[in-house]
Amino acid sequence: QVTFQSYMFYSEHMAYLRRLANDYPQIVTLDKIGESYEGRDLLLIHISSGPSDISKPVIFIDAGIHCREWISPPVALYIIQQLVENPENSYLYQNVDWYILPSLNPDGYEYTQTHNRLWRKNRRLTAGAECYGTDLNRNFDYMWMFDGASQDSCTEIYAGPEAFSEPETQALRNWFLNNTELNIKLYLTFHSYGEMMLYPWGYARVLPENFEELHRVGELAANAIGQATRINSNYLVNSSAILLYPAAGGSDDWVKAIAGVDLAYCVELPDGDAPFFFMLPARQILPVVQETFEGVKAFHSYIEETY
Ligand code: 0X9
Ligand code: ZN
Repeated sequence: QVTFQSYMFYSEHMAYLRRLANDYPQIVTLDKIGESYEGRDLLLIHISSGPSDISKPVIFIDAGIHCREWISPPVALYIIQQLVENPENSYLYQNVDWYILPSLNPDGYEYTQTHNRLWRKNRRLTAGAECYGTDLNRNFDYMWMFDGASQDSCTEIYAGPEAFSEPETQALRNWFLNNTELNIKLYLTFHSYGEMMLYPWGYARVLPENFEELHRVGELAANAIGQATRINSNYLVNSSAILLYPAAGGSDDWVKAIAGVDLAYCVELPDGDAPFFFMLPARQILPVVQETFEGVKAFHSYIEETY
């Protein structure tokens, strides 16, 4: 049973998804979209009221791109738990389909539990490189290497030898390119920390044409979290290059620009009621996942009302 009282292993994340697929076959399907470099499954859960109706709006969520940001996978797993196992929330998947990938960098996540708590990148050694790991959130092929990314493998923002050089980013790209018939309306990627609702563009301080909608909808979610918070979370909403820093090659920019998803957000989750940075204490997992779910419900009602 998943109680959100402690951090779980990657193997436990996957075991939970497999149990749900087994126990709720009418609404849950599991899809292996690829493997990490070290051979771990990248599992995507699809939650739907069924008969597949490809015109339904879709919400796509991923987590765990940066493996030291431990609060990210639990947020995704809590959304999954609330959708699938809490009957009060079944309205959330009547008119909207959900695809959720809770752990996109499992090799790195395992490494943070066994070797180095603050590891950020994946665990592949680029041929000829000096240091291990590519920053998966610099490896997507939109304005790759334009700014805020490095070709030095020993930095934390190494973008890889070329765009989409990594099996983990390739898996996400291939899934989007193989599912262009889906009506994907919202993309959320969970990171930490900072309490920020970030929208494109990330590569430079320029704004997409629908920035007003991105800003307004981001504020709906941020306000919902602010109403619910028990740890004084206070989200800011803006483009990631303006509010945080320019950084090209992120998943959010690629999903918006190339996969064509109008609404894309990088959610920088809280670090708790004191500055715990990436090391949010286990006792604060539950308040964070609960308040974030309120934000996700606000996103959902906008999608449901608008499309
Ligand atoms: O730098 C990042 O990849 C993200 N911040 S983090 O502290 N979690 O590493 C922000 C990414 C925002 N999106 C883009 N720059 N595209
Ligand atoms: Zn991150």
